Amino acid sequence: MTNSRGSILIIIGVISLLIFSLTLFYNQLFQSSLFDIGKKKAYIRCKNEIENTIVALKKIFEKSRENNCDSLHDFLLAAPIIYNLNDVNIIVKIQDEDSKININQIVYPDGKINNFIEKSIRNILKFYKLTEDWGNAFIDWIDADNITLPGGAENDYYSNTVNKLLAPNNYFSNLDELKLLKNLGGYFEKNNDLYLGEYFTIYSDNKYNINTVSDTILKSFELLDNLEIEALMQFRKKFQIKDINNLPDLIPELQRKNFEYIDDYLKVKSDIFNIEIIAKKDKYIFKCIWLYNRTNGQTIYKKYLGI
Ligand SMILES: [Ca+2]
Repeated sequence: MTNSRGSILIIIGVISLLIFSLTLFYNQLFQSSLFDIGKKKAYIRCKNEIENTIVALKKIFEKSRENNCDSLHDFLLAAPIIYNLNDVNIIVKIQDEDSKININQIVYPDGKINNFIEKSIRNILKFYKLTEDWGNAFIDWIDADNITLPGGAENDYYSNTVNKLLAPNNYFSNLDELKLLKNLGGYFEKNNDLYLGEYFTIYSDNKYNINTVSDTILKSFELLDNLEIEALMQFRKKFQIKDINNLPDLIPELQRKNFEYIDDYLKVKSDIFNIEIIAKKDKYIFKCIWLYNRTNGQTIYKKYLGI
């Protein structure tokens, strides 16, 4: 009698535990699907408004194609644009890729080193107080050989990293790959605020828009002195530069001799823009990165993040 009562109690106990676990499981399932539904709804709304923003921006870009020049004043580049579209908060940040150094151009297609780009990259690293030789890691990443340059890295390094990569011996396919570079990658991990996207790109043509290029990048070329660069920056605050050739006449500090070294690298209009659109709905945030070539009206790249 006592035995069978004990068995019944055990069975009841097991059933209760089973019911309790099932309830917990269903609750969690229900909650997570609710979360998914909320997130999905927000994503649909945000994606909609991001796409509307892209349509509007394309019209602005198209209109500006006829401008004589692109400057920080007239062209959305100076500060983020913030607005609200049907309860979705939108932030648009636009960067001019033609104000940045194309890291892929450090190695010419025939394998030779582009000394101009190499020097500029080394100088940018120096501005961050990083070791200049880390610039060689850019070269080793791209060049076809597996000979390690000082400060660089090839297969023997990359195959022993957590990701067990091979040295790509090819061009960078995005800027995030900089985080995998020897030395520089470790520095990225320790310094969240290191943002080399301000200086580097993989899209520009080694001609820099004189209206938008930063003084830091001009300094990295080592072709103009600080006085000349400062005078250029001051001039640019007041006037849009529509013609490069007459600049030494307009800016007395600019030495014509020095300027003749740099003018081949300059232009007044930009081709490629990097647009970041952030959409916030309730507690959800989505981001779209859109690379746009205004000159031919083509989207180079579009990616949604936060999904
Ligand atoms: Ca290599």
